[in-house]
Amino acid sequence: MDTLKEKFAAKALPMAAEVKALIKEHGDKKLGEYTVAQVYQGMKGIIGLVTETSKLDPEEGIRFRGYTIPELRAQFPKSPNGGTEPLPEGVFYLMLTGEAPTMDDVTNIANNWARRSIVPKHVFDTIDALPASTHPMTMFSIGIMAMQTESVFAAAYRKGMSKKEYWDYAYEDSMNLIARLPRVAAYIYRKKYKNDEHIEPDPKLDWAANLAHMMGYEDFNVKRLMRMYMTIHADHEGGNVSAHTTHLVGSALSDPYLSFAASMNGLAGPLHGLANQEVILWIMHMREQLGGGLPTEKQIADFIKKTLEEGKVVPGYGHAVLRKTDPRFSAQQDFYHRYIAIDGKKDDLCEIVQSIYKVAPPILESTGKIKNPWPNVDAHSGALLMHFGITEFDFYTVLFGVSRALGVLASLVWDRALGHPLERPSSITTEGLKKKLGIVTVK
Ligand code: CMX
Repeated sequence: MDTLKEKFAAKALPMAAEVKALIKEHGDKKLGEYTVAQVYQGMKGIIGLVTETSKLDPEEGIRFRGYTIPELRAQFPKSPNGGTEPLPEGVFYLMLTGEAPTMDDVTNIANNWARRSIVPKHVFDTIDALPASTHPMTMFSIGIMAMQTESVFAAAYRKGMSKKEYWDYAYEDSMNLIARLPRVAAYIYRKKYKNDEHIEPDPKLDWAANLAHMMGYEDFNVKRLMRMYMTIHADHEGGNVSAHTTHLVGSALSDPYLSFAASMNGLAGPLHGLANQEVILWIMHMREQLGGGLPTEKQIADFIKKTLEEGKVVPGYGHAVLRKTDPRFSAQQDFYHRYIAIDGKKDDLCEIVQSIYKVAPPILESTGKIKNPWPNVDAHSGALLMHFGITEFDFYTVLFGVSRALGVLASLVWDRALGHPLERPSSITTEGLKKKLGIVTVK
C-alpha cells in the first residue's frame, strides 16, 4: 500500500465507523426546512450532501479543509525550482487526508502520479476518430470514457469485491485518472491547435508544470500560472454541478471514470465551467462591435446593459452560493499585478477585466434580481491564459476540468470509504405540491 493510501485508510476507516454511529444516534434530528422556491429553483441552500474536502462560505469564499486560497498560496509547498505558487499535489493531499502536506508528501504524490501516468494508445485513437471540429470538452469527456477500460474498480466489482474494499479500488482509479488527465488534455490541445504534433511528458516536472510542458509552454510564468490555476479550481464544496454529478453517479457504484466523465459533461455547460470561454468570447464580441482598442468604462457599461436587454447572462458574474467577489478571482487579479503588470507593463485584456469589475456589479445589482453581482473564477482566467499565448479559448474548460478532478475524485474516495449509499431524493409533481400546500387553482 502506498503511503498516501495508508494515511487515508488511517483517517477514513475510523471516521466511517463514527459516521455510522452518528447516523444511528442522531439520524432523526432535523437539519433545516426548505421552501417551495428552493424545490423549484435548484435546491439552493438545502443541505443535502456531506462533502469533506472543502466548504464554501457565501461571504468569504472557499476553504479547503479550513484553508483559504491566500493561505494555500502563502503556506503550501512550492516547486523547489523557484516556485511561488502552491503545488496542486499538496492541495490533493490536504483534501484527501485533512492534513497540511510537507514537501516530502508532495514529492511522493508527484512521483506516484508520474508512475501512473501512462495513457493507453486506444484513448488517443478514440480522440483521433472524432471530427476535428469536436469541442475540446467533448473530446475530453470521450477520452475519459475511453480510459474506463482501465478501471480496477469495475474489474474488482465484476469479480465480486466486498463493500469494505470499495474505497481501495476507488482510490486506485482516482489516482490513475488524475495522473493521466494532463496527458489526455495536452493531447487534445496539440491535436486541435498544434498540427497534431505531440510532446512527451517530462517525468522530472510536477503535475501542473508537466501539463504546461506537454501543451508546449516552457515559460516559467506559464508553469507558475498552471500551478495556481490547478489549485484554485480544484474544489468548491459538494453541491456544484461537477462535484455533485461525480457524487451522484458514483453513488450508483459507477466507477470513477464513469463518474468523472459525467461530471465533465456538467462542467461543459455555459452556466458552470464553460463560462471561462464565454467570458473571452463576450469581451471579443464587445471589442469587435467597438472597432477594437480599449473600451471606456461607459462603453463597457453600455455593452453590459445591452447583454441584459437581449436576455443573456453576463458571463463570469454571479454565483449560486457566493455573495462577494470570488477569492479565486482575487487570486488571479493578484497574479496579474504581481507577475504581469510590472515595470509599467500592462495587458489590454487583463485591463478590460479590471474595468468590467469596476463597472458591472452596480449594473447587475440594479436589476434587483441577480443575487450576486460580483465576479466568479471564470471572469479572469481566460485573460491570463490569453496573455501567455494560450489563445484557444474553447480549450479553457478542459484546464478547469483537469483541476476539478483533484477535489471531486478525493471526495469520491471518501464517499466509498464512508459507505455513502445510492443517492435518490424524492420529487413531487406541481399538482402534488399544490395539494400538499392546500392550494386551490381557480380555472
Ligand atoms: N447575468 C445576467 N443575469 C444573471 C446573472 C448574470 N451574470 N447571474 C444571475 N442572473 C439572473 C439569472 O439568470 C436569474 O434570472 P431569471 O430570474 O430571469 O431566471 C436571476 O438573475 C436570479 O439568478 P441568481 O439566483 O442570482 O443566480 P443562480 O443561482 O440562478 O445562477 C449562475 C448562478 C452562476 C448560473 C448565474 O449567476 C449566471 O448565469 N452567471 C453567468 C454564468 C457564469 O459566470 N457561470 C459560472 C459560475 C462559476 C462556475 O461554476 O464556474
